[in-house]
Amino acid sequence: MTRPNIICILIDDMGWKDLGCYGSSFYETPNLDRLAAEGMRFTDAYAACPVCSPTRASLMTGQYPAVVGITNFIGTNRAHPSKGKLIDVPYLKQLPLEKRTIATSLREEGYQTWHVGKWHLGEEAYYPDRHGFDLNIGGCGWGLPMKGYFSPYGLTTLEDGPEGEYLTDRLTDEAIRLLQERDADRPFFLNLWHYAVHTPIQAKPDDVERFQQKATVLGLDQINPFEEGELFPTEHKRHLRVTRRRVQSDPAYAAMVYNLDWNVGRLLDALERSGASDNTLVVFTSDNGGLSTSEGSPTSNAPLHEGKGWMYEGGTREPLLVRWPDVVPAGVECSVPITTPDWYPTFLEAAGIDPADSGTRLDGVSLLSLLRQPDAALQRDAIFWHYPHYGNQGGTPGSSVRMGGYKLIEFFEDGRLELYNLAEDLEERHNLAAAMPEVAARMQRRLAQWRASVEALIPEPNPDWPSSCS
Ligand SMILES: [Ca+2]
Repeated sequence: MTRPNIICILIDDMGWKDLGCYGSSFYETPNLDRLAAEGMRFTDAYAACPVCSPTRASLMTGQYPAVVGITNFIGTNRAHPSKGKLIDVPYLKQLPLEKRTIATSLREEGYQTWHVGKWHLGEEAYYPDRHGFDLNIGGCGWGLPMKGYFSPYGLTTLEDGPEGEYLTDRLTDEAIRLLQERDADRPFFLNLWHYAVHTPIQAKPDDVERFQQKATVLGLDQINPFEEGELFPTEHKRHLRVTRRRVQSDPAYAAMVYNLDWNVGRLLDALERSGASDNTLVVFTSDNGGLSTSEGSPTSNAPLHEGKGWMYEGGTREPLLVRWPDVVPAGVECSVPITTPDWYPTFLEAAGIDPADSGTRLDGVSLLSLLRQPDAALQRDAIFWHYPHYGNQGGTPGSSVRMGGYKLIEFFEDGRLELYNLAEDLEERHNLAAAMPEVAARMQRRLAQWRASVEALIPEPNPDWPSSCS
């Protein structure tokens, strides 16, 4: 078979429940719902981290964030608390040049490699064109569009469009142009990492109007969607109030999702017109859970618990749609847990390369058997997370492991264990750690063994922590 093209669409901060095909009744995503109907929809797909940069580094390298050394988001966000009862561990502020990426591997195999959109893995010396991409359009050190979603964008890696042009439209235009102008004799890898739907929540006025009307019709404008949560003590004299959104009802956020969906539809139509659709592997997913507990809390991940920045399912469970007409059966669902480092070996195997010949350490497994048959078994017993940081959304440092239907979280502040049976308790309401001590102990040992094997850094106690805050 001819080697497939690969399109990896990564959305920023999109939650598990943000698509119609994942159960949203307020947001509208007809094109993504169609993508799901034409391919495979995963129920238990995960991001490797509850925040941006680590998941992105993991996708590029095929390694867990703790292995790469990027365990928190990169940037100078002053809101980021680095101390609480514990002191955050140090982490890299760029993807090291010696790290081999999937783009490098595919380019060596003759692929055209294009990065379009958000990068967030370091400043200029670490941009996508230093990591195996032929082209970088719009990728830089920014974790969000600092000057907003409407042109002028002020991005050094993207020429400004006409005033008022919308960034998600523009990045899609660029991607479509690349499809049209490509060398049709060689396969391509399009890494389309949208800035949407990260803050600032800004959408096109007509789309906002559409969802304002819908909110009115549904009575959503009459309810208070927020729930004031606990105060999280972080640094000395500094506290964060958690404000949770309980229901999806923000018209501007809905409009951003709607526009994103429209743009994915435009890209897929262009792919269809190019004649390459049947032999193109399209992956659509997100880098962390929906933003639901801070910064305006634009979305809700309910029934999942919490969101971006947290160790709970709302922080890491993601929408994942995969279409590849020549290989993937249409309209099927897969409930096997998968995680970000799986993509490197998956893309390699899809391109006809044995992942064992990758020339780099790979922490994930190829999903190709699953893509052919959604109930195939993967050869692994556990997947892991390690987030030794305070999120700026209220989450506290911890690590976790999923084995079968069970998930164990170990929180570093107090050593607390939380064990959930996700098959029966998706909302993570019933902590079974005390009721099932043997399962908890076995999973904790497995987690500790993995942390030791990757030399994961554990936060130390903060000697300056005022006892009055604890
Ligand atoms: Ca993100």
